[in-house]
Amino acid sequence: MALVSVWMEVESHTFQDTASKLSYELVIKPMLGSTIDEAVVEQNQEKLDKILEVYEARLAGSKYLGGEEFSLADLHHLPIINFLFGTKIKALFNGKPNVSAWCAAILARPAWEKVICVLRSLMGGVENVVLEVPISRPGPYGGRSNLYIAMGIKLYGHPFSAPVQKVIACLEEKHLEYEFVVIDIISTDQHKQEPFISINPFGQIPALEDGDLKLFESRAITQYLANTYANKGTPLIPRDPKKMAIVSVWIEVESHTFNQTASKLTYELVAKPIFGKTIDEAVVEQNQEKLGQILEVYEAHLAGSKYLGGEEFSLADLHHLPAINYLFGTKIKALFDGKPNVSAWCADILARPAWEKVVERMKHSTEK
Ligand SMILES: N[C@@H](CCC(=O)N[C@@H](CS)C(=O)NCC(=O)O)C(=O)O
Repeated sequence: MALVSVWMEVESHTFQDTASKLSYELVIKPMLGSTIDEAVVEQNQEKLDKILEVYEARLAGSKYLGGEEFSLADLHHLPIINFLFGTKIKALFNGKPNVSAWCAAILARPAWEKVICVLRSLMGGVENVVLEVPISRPGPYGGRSNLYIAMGIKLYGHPFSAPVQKVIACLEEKHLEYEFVVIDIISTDQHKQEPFISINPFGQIPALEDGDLKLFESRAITQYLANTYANKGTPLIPRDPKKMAIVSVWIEVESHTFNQTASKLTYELVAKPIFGKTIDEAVVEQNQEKLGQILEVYEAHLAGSKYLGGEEFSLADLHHLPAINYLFGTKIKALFDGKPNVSAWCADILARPAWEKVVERMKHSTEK
């Protein structure tokens, strides 16, 4: 399940970012009669090619992204692949035999053919399409084994990286022992070379090894730890499927809404001053406004429950900690302070002993 989660995160944070820009330029814009921005196409075509090289290597070892069985990790790619196959971008896929075979296999699935049939009918083709409602299955965050034997956890990262901090916080909440291997992404490029890229072929931190399992993508790692070590430390994912679904909703909100804005503000107001770069005030202003609107939704939601996923602290809350901690050292704190429920929630989660350990680790790394 952990590998399926990894490739779901890759689709969501790496593939989708680039593929959706290409799809907008080459599919949507022509439909709307807008002019294609060739520079955007060229830049993203190059990016997508590099991403697909990693897919090609992955698919040399397994039929599907998550292993030998078709999973949500493959399914999530279908809409955009389908769109891009109608454009010149198809050549990027065709040039890679494993990727090409994988695309052919997933596009030929009867469920996907039904989607195409519905699309055609909406555009005035086939009529009376009957869609069968699928029986719900356990979500990607479900399923646990109490028989798991820990074989030694190694976390590769840097204490200042927000995604790495998510994983440290999770390991601390779970009271798990682990070895922390510092990867200096600022002054070295060890993360772009072997042996690191054997763990994360995208050359980014964090990466984690648990015995012979190799994982990357912070949110996939935290979900793996929460599920595998369900009975150790703080329960971070509820067992009840409905409660679990609410936690999943807010995990996605953090990943796709909160983090998109908060990470830009952190980059401008925290990272740039450290590296002596000039802050782009226009980016700050635009994202400050956006974050204010996002936090209005949080304020209303937190009027009804103590934490984002319900009455218990969960991964949904934990994933917000690094960005909140960084933004609390900037003028953006005022956005949070102006909202009583958000403010009480932040105070509560920032005071957790596991988070204090993350902050300690950051302090120690600057003392050296
Ligand atoms: N979506 C990834 C993002 C990982 C990421 O952006 N890591 C940064 C450090 S914060 C990195 O490794 N940057 C180096 C690079 O991209 O070369 C996750 O959540 O794990």
